[in-house]
Amino acid sequence: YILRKMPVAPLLPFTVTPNRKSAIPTSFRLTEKFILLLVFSAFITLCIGAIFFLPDSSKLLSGGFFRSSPAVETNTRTGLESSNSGSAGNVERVLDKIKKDHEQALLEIIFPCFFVPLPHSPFLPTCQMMKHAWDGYRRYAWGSNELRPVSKQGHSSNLFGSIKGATIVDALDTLYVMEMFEEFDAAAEWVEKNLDFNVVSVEVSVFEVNIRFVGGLLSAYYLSGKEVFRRKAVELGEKLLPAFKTPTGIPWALLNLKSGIGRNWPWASGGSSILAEYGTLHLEFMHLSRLSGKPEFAQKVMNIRKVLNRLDKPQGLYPNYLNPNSGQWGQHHVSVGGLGDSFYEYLLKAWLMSDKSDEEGKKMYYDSLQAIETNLMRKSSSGLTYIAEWKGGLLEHKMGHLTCFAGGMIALGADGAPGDKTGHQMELAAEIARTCHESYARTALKLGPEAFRFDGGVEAIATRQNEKYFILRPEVIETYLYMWRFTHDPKYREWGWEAVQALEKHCRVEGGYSGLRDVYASSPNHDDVQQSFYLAETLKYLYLLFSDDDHLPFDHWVFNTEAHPLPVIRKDQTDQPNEVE
Ligand code: DMJ
Repeated sequence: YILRKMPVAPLLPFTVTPNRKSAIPTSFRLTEKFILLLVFSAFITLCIGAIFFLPDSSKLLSGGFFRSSPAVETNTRTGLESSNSGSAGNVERVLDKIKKDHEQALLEIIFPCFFVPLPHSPFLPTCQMMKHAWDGYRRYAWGSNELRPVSKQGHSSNLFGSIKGATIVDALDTLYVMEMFEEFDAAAEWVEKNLDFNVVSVEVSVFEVNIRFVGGLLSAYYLSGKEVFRRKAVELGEKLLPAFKTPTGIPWALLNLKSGIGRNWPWASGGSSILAEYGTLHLEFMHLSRLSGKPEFAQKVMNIRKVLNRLDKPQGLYPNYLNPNSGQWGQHHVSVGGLGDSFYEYLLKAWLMSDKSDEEGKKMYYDSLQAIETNLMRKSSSGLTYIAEWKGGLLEHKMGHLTCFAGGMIALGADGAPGDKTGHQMELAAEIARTCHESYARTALKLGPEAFRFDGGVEAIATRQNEKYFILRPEVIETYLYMWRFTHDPKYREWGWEAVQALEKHCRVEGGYSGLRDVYASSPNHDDVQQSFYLAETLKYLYLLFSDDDHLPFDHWVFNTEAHPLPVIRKDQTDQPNEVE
């Protein structure tokens, strides 16, 4: 279907470059044609044979190998609940089992990417986009956090302090999933030799380091089985623990990894911690406990839930600001975009990742979604559903690009919705996907602005200059992927394809991919930054959008908010992973 529907002409660089074309003879003699035909038939026979005789790859992709034997299940649980010293042997046995399962699964893995025999296969371009983004980074910015693809040099934001290599760690699992093993090995070697958390003496963002570095290392470990990733993830997780030393246990936003001293963003209301930051540690920390045998990680994040559940919530909503000293809300600003977004995502995913045993996470998610629907979701006059922001009871009719992830989240949770709401929630998800697609379609460059408004006579359009930029964000494509997986409505692949074309046309530069300063301008003005999440999320979601559903299926893998897949912890592996005190 896609081969028929997707226009391939504008994407010639993915298939046949003009240069390569001119190097091929324009006509062949009959004998040459015959030999070519023979070679081609042999290749096709080989491919068909491989499909029938190679072992079934879906086992790895389906995460089936994470289901452990009863002996190991008991050990996993003991590891979480017993003291550190007592659990060492159990942890070793669990790790040994995970490793053996993994080795078995590795024999069964097939992720076709560069070996796809069809030249116009729609997911081939996404692999080649990854290659271009990675090659630029490797050539011009190796070891830096990010790449400046226009000026061809490294770029670092202060979010990571002096930790280096954000793009390398963020990209590890995408490289693996796309079968770019030479690149993956180079990245793994860099991690082994250079990723060092002990030299760091400046502050980092606890949230950013957790979702990109801890999440990236955990996924790389679960996919590749390389011990170095587990070791580094646990080491970094331990470095983050001092952030929780506050009177309430609600962590600081910023932490000096060397001194262990934390503080909050100076701009945050009344010295508050941020909902989307302290609320987006849960998935990674549950896995850190599982892989280290240390219960502290799980205890810290479960305590955050306790604090939240003791508080009154205005209209059932969670304000974005919470003071870690007093345990009281700061300013009553509620958002499903920036400052709030992934808190809601992690409630749902904590439930799914616990094999649906985390009833508390489930209840918090569906209750909060109900409050969001009642208080924040609105329909524009032409019928576009959007999620507004709430400021002390007043609505700001603005929706952020970040908020567009909510279509995917609502679709993912629809199946478990209480009452009879599955169909209703799928409709909401589809409406949000449509609105976010409109925010792209209504720009000149066909990529979406950072925020768009539904007031002053406009719908799904940015009106302020400082909201017109596009920084290669993934949320809209993320929603297309979830919608595609749950509905198989071809429009989601078509919309994803539109994004591929726009990225190629306007963001691709010689050195990689760049964000844009104004998506309404007639020609691109590059911001000269290739964000690490472009490789971690945007390109991975695009690749999965054009792949079969059994590539990292959602019932076995849960994606952290940076698109790093983490396996579901089966109920029978650990009795109640979320009941750790
Ligand atoms: C990513 O780092 C994560 O998706 C985060 O949750 C929100 N922002 C960026 C991508 O836009």
